[in-house]
Amino acid sequence: MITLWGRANSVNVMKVLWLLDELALPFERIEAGGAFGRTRDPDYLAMNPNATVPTLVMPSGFTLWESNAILRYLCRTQPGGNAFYPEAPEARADVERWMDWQLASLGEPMRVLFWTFVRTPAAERDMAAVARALPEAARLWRMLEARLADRDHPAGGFSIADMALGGFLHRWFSLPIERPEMPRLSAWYGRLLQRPAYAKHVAVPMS
Ligand SMILES: N[C@@H](CCC(=O)N[C@@H](CS)C(=O)NCC(=O)O)C(=O)O
Repeated sequence: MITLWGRANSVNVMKVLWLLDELALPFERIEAGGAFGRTRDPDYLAMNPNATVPTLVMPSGFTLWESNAILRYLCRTQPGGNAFYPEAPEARADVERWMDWQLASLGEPMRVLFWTFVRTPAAERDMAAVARALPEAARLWRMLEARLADRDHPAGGFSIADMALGGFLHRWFSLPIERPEMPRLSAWYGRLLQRPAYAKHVAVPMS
């Protein structure tokens, strides 16, 4: 059976849980990361020297970390995966571009906002960091707001680009921050909320 290491409240673990559910793949999940620890134990580091979650272990023993790489790998190897990862080079590159953009651009300002409001006691919050991260996050979300003018999902059809971005989207609409009006972004969030696997694994109370 597939094994997924990682706590369920990690945005990067959520992506993989979402895809496993969409593909109806049986798997077991083992707690790791955050309060569960484990990620710096020698046996975990042997699987994932980056000491992060998620880590995927396939029945063959093949082991993979980096959540977006896991999404691509599962789509390439598991039945039904093509539906979320188009094969045509341009369509595939578009999906991968938004996945890379999540890692390279969107992740950091959203991490600052999430950690400040969800994982840091009010008295210890660095509001100067929020003042920098919030306009940057808004600038990046505005790119998607523009992108959604003529499509329902960032990369055309529903894909693993949605899965890479959807956890951050939920946080954007759930954090106690002032959000500029972005109706298309909001409509996209509404579309994702209609997917049972998103509602179950991703759009959950933040912790
Ligand atoms: N780029 C990596 C980031 C992985 C990452 O930073 N995961 C966080 C949780 S979202 C983590 O492992 N934090 C340390 C911990 O949970 O102990 C990925 O997408 O898998």
